[in-house]
Amino acid sequence: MSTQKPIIIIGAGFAGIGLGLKLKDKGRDDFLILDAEAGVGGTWWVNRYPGCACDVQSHLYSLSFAPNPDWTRHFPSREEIQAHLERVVDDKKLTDHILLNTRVTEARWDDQQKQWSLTTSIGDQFTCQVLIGAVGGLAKPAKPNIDGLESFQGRMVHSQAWPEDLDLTGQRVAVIGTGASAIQFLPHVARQAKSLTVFQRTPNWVLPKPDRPIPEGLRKAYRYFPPLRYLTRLGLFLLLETRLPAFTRWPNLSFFHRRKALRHLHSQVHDPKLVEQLTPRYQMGCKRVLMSNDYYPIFNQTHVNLITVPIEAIEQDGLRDRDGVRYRADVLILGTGFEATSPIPAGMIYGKQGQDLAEQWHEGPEAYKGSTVSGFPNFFMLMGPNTALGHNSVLLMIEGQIHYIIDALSTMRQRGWRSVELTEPAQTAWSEFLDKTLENSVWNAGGCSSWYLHPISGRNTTLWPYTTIRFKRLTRRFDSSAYRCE
Ligand code: N01
Repeated sequence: MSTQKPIIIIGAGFAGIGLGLKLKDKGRDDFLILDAEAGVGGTWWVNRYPGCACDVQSHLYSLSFAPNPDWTRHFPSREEIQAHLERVVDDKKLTDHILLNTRVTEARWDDQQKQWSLTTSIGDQFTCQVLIGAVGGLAKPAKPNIDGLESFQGRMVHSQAWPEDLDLTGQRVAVIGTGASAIQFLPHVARQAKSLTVFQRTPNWVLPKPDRPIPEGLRKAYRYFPPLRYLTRLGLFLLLETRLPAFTRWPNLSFFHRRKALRHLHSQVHDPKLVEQLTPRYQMGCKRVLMSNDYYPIFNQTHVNLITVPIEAIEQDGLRDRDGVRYRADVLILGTGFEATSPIPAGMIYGKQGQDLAEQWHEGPEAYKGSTVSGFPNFFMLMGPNTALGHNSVLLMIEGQIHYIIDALSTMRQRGWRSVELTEPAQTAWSEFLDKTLENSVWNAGGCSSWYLHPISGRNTTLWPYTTIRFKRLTRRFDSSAYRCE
């Protein structure tokens, strides 16, 4: 099969759906969204571990142009986000534009034809003038580099690919990792497993999660009196935005949150040795600040064992630590996160000179305004490099990028340009502008290692270090002066 469409978007998560909605708003029907999965939702479709939820408040974790007055909790569960996205797609009649079960394996720019040629895993071909990558930054699961990983004979599961039939009742379970995903699924695992051994490399800062149901009366008020919803959203936005200086300039501003997190730990864990092991030793914010009310208490249970000695090897029937102690396990769960610093697989996107984008990004991905890359004409990204946030809802960044892309497409149409390509000086200046602030931020200099930093260059290639308002300003117009336009 060979299909031609002016615009193709890869990915039907929040970003791809959001762009689709905006294109329709602008009266454009000439686009297609391709997604590898059997349903829309992106990360919220794929991650199905028990307890999966969002740690950003519901009314801020929705697109401003596709709000949901009916959130049932202050922090939405995976299921509720998924249902919301499916509803949005149905209500706004986006379904006809989405092709599911369609994994793009390769995209090549043809400079003669000024178009992208795409191939899918089943050999279908697509061509488009403009290609948009909305594949998400946390899509590729990271497996730990530990000796013997493949020799494990029990069941091994990564949090991102949680099997529906995974019954842990009566099982000896080992978990590697104590990050944002793990602290959500661990309480559920502790409830089912006969024994649970948690391997923690670095303790995280964990705050109480102020989550509770939103009463029906308030939901009705949000539905029938939208200004109340806008005000709630605005309040949440401002509250989170004020956290930025503690991450970028004055780490001492997080003093109250640090004290709150330590009080939370001391009030929930009884054994002083465990408290000591669970106390973070780096600056708050260096890794993502977590929220949970039911994570710490699992360690008070006698069948849960916290191991802080590094793992030496994985064996057929369990794990061995550096002290030579063996831990038998029937199930091994990897809560080891994602390869966020290499979001595009090698051999997937080829630019003007036939160069591989992943290869070009060998020492760290960079993209102007998180969207465009020199050498890759008519290629835009949503949630590209340095557009994740440590302090606010990432959907605000997605909206800024959507705006930028929509303006780029209109400008191209108005001026009759067949292609736009970012200039190298614009790209270099952009990276310098980011590095300047990132270098001294708590993410880079806060005394921890994290997925924010590239393993080879050490550069922070994931986070946006300024206010989201500034990003919105920078993405208000397509600045064609930064591009070679043909
Ligand atoms: O992954 P992580 P995640 N030996 O990278 C450990 C988003 N998210 O899936 O800290 C031993 O945070 C590693 O240890 P260390 C959110 O943006 C959002 O939990 O590197 N341990 C760490 O404990 C988040 O930041 C929500 O020392 C090893 C863990 O594995 C991002 O996803 C919910 C190891 C990995 O933690 C990633 O979170 C969930 C090894 N060899 C996720 N290798 C929301 O609520 C790794 N580890 C929106």
